[in-house]
Amino acid sequence: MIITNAQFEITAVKPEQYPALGYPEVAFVGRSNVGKSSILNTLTNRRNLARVGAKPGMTKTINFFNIDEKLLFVDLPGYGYASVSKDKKSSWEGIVERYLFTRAELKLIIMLVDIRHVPTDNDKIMYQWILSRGMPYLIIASKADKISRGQIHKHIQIIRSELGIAPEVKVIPFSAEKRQGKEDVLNYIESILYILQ
Ligand SMILES: Nc1nc2c(ncn2[C@@H]2O[C@H](COP(=O)(O)OP(=O)(O)O)[C@@H](O)[C@H]2O)c(=O)[nH]1
Ligand SMILES: [Mg+2]
Repeated sequence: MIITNAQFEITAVKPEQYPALGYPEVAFVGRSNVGKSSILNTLTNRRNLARVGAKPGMTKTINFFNIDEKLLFVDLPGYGYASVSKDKKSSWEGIVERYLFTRAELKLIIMLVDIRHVPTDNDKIMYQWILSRGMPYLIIASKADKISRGQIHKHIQIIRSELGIAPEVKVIPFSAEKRQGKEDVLNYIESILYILQ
């Protein structure tokens, strides 16, 4: 899959604000700072499409990006630093849960975990949500340039065993810094969307 034109589409919190384009959606989830904005920029060849390093936890909105007028990439708010709100509907959990569990256009969930770290409790909760949603997903081990090549396999095995990832599920090492893993991720997205057509 080659992306030639990626544009910011809209920011939303509530379902009424989600775009009504009807395009299939690929959602990116993960801890704040794990590299979601960076992977979106890398995949779309845009240096600043999604804002990198914006104050962690401050963005409690869903950002939709229009990919060549045929699909949407969806940047979901990160967890880990999210402040706890009494009002569930406006909390991180409310916003993300509602999108993940009600959005018919959602076709693929891409979860990022930092290749350097053992998955957190929140990562495990997110992974269980994804499993319970019962739709195609992909796990990305981000910031692969931060460890030596020889360590990559070992770290991916730790991520696999901590999250309990089945052997047939793909875990792709990725580096936005080195643009490593980009083709693998784009090919995977294309294969899933093609199968679903
Ligand atoms: N070395 C390295 N740093 C990265 C990579 N991806 C993201 N970062 C850095 O990690 C920080 C958080 O990235 P960002 O994309 O904003 O994470 P988000 O909060 O998940 O959207 C920024 O300082 C990025 O420059 C990567 O592949 N390699
Ligand atoms: Mg971000």
